Amino acid sequence: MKLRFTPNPNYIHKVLVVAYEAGVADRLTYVRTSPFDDAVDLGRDNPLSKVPTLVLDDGEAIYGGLVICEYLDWLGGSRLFPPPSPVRFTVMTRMVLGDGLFDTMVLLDLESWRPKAEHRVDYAQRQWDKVVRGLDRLERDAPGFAAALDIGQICVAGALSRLDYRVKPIGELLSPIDPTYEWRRGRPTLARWYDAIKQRPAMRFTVDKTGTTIHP
Ligand SMILES: N[C@@H](CCC(=O)N[C@@H](CS)C(=O)NCC(=O)O)C(=O)O
Repeated sequence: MKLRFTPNPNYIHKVLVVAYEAGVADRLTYVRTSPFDDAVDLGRDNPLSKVPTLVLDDGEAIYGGLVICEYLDWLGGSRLFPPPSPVRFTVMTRMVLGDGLFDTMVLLDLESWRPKAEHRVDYAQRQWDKVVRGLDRLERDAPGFAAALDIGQICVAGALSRLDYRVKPIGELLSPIDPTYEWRRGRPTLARWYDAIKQRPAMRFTVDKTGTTIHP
C-alpha cells in the first residue's frame, strides 16, 4: 500500500497515528506528494487531487483522511473507531470537530500566503471564530475524554498540534484579530490533556522527506 501525503514533522498527522496504533505502519510505503505542485500526478489516484490518498496494492485508491484512518483501523483490528453505539457518535462528532479545526487552520494558512495587502480580514475573522468556538467546546468536553485512545482524540491532538505550528505569515494574518492566538490561555484542562497525550509514541511517529519512517 502506498500512502501519498505531505510529511510535516511539526504537527501530528492523524493517518500516521492511526497506522502506528493499528500496527500497520510498516505495511505502508510513504510517498511525499505536494498537492500544489502541478507536475504531480495525484489527480490520477484521487480526482480531487488531495493528500492524504492511500493507493492499495491492486491500484484502487482510498481518499479522505478519515476514510483512510477507518480503513487502517479495520486492517489492524485496533478499534480506534468504536462499533455502532451511542459512544461512536460522540467519538465521531469529536473527530469531525478536531479534523475541521485542522482544516480551518489550513485555510488560514492558505490565506496567509497571499500578499499582506490582500489579506481578507473578514474571512480570517470568520475562520478564527470557528477555531475559538471549537476550542471552547473541547475545553468543556476534555474531562470526559475516554481513557482509551480513539479517533476523536487523535483528531483533536492533530488540530492542537496544527495550532502550535506557528509560522510567521499566520501571525501576520491574525494580528488584527487575535495577536497572540495562544489556544492554551483559559483552557487549562485541554492543555493538560494535550501535553500528556502528545507523549504517546504514536503521536511522535513520523516520516521524513524521503519517505523513511522515524520511530519514536
Ligand atoms: N480533511 C481532509 C483534508 C484534505 C486536504 O484538504 N488536503 C490538502 C492538504 S494541503 C490538499 O491536498 N489540498 C490540495 C488542494 O486543495 O488542491 C482529509 O483529511 O483528507
